[in-house]
Amino acid sequence: ARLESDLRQALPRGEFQLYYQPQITADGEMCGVEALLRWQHPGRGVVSPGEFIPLAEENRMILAIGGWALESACRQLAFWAADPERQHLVMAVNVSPVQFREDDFVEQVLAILDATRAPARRLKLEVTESLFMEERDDARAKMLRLSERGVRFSLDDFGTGYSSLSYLKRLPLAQLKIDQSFVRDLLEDQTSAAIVISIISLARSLELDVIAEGGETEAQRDWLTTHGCTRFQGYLFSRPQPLERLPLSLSATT
Ligand code: G
Ligand code: G
Ligand code: MN
Ligand code: NA
Repeated sequence: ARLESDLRQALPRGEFQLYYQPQITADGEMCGVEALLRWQHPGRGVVSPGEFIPLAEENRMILAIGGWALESACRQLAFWAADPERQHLVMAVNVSPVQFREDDFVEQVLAILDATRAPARRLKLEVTESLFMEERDDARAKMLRLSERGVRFSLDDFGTGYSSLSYLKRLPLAQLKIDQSFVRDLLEDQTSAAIVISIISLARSLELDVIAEGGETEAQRDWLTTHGCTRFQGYLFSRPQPLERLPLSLSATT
């Protein structure tokens, strides 16, 4: 209850911040970042989204918080778009099913793109499979409208949900994001390795991009590369960082 009342104050008090975690190509180049919320609580220090997002989804504060995160990320994206060295970078932003289910979700995203002048093609929304359990047609229609405007979608935590392969074909997805639990265990656990191999092969046959999340060691990266994975996001390359601590070639000059 205490955390909840603090959460209500957090946005007006400016306690949220975005961290950014680089996404890396097979050549070791940064191709984008995932924006990740951090709450700088006055008493507790940094509260992780794993703690406050479920609460914010329950009481629907995620609508305001998620809107803030999307707008902040798009403002940064617009800034990069004006810089020849960074205009290729893609900004991935997590979207809660609670946000996505809003009737005017599409209009909200388009309004933020307009207001910030961020390039829609460089925005990638990360959604989870839970979205497609109910209201499949509604979710699909919204995704289609946004993808017509250039926005791309990545399916986050892939492999942990209830995947029906038929919806993968019907949705305008650009990417599958291999859940970090499989990446963490792939060298020790044959089942995880087999799942990762199937996801990579599935992505290839559906002509989707695939990114492995949570790689922490060279050995994992090498294994993934050998098995055809071409995008990485994990502590091996970088932890999520505030903008000013991103690798030099990325840091904003404002
Ligand atoms: O960064 P970290 O590992 O602590 O993130 C934990 C969880 O919080 C992840 O599942 C991530 O998707 C979620 N998360 C982080 N930032 C956002 C955000 O801006 N919006 C939503 N909906 N979820 C987020
Ligand atoms: O669910 P989602 O993919 O949005 O969550 C991303 C979360 O994964 C972030 O909170 C980020 O901090 C975490 N993460 C990213 N890379 C690694 C990693 O290599 N190891 C661990 N343990 N967590 C990671
Ligand atoms: Mn994510
Ligand atoms: Na994930």
